[in-house]
Amino acid sequence: KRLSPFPADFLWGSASAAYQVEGAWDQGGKGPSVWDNFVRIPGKTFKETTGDVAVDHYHKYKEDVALMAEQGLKAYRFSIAWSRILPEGSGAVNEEGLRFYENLIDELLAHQIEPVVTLYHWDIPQALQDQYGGWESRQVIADFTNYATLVFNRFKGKVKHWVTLNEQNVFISHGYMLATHPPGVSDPKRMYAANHHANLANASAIKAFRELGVPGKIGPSFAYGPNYAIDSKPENVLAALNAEEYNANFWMDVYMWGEYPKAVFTWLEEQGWAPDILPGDTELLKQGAPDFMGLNYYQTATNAFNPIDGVGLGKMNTTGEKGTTEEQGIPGLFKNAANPYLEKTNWDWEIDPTGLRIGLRRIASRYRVPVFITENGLGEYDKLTAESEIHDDYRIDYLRRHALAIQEAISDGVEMIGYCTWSFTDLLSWLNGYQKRYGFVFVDRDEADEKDLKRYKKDSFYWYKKTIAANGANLID
Ligand code: GCO
Repeated sequence: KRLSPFPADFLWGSASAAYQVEGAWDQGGKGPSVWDNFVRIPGKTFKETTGDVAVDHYHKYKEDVALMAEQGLKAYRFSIAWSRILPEGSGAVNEEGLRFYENLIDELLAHQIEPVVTLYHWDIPQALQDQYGGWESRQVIADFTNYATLVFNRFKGKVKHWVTLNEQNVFISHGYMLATHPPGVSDPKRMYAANHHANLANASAIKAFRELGVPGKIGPSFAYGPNYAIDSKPENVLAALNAEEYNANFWMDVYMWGEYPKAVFTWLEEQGWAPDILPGDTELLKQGAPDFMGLNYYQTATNAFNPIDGVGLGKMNTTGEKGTTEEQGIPGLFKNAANPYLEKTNWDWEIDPTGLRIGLRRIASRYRVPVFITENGLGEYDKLTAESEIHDDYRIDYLRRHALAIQEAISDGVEMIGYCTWSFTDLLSWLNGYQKRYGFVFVDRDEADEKDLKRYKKDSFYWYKKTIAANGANLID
């Protein structure tokens, strides 16, 4: 099959999140977020690492943007820390916080790099957690909408692509079921309630965006791992369908159609875990349909039949990172299995570029919306050589194959907005400290020693530079 070229306005980008790069956790008038406190609980993160300094992007953003410009990056996706703008979550506005993001946006625009703004990348203000339990209260819907409105009004016209919630499926399940993210709860009833409020907050912010007439496009970023059956045994095929319904449609159907998939909701009712859907909820959800689906793609999942007394979520590896394909599941619905055809990274994540093409096809035909890959990348233990170089040919190979899968999906007819690799500079891995590196730019620091935070361009930096300049025409050779 012939490959279509990438569209001329395809956004070759790269991404980050506030807590993972900024540092300056208590500077510039910022209030604490739940992560600022969670990382201080002994045993929660690798070697008790925090994002207090991270890679100090807060102070080094000009240097980082200069590197982006040198690379020819078309878009930079970053998140705004809610508690930098509203230290208490609502009420008094911290002008200094707004100015930081304004300076960053202006710096990007001055270098013809499009800012892609994520409103929420997991760092709800601690004040709202203390006041009313954060996502567990309906008050969060109004507070998130007010915060979003403030940011829309300040940056409209400058920002064309907006991301509402980053990986709602991850922050909700890790925060309220696996207890590996704040608030460290393990309670399905509370999880589904918090999740429903996040859905409503997402829709309400999108509705406000439209009512304000903000020019541009808005949508959530979802962590999508398409599900395969381990083989053609009908029970295993059903298990893969269950997993897709439970792990993907359960979130994306609500974003797009305002309704939970029937099979999952019925199951939740049986368990006594269904969220309360109040009058007006469905109407609001339907008014919040996104303009695009943002997908963070790392790997697929392979599923098999799981008997009613079989493995449960409790078996999930609690680092939330390694061993994600280990047996885990939902009794009666599905369990996960290792895919014998896939290689794994040194962090035990399966490598599956074809899965990206499959996922893009599924999402584009189920929802009929453009897709934006808002994250994809390889976490590895990179080494700085004596010559101050980083030979990350494994990353080049990984990114090249995934970008090619996108080109194939475009050729299949999928409408694509862009591709943001994860990440631009190395950054804090929430639970794994600084040893798991994703960037095009190496940052010299580790858990124990911040060193000088000096930036070094990896080989992949130059490869992506070439790829952007060629608009992807160099991917097959
Ligand atoms: C990590 C994770 C993150 C996520 C990102 C999700 O190592 O902590 O992989 O970096 O990819 O924050 O949006």
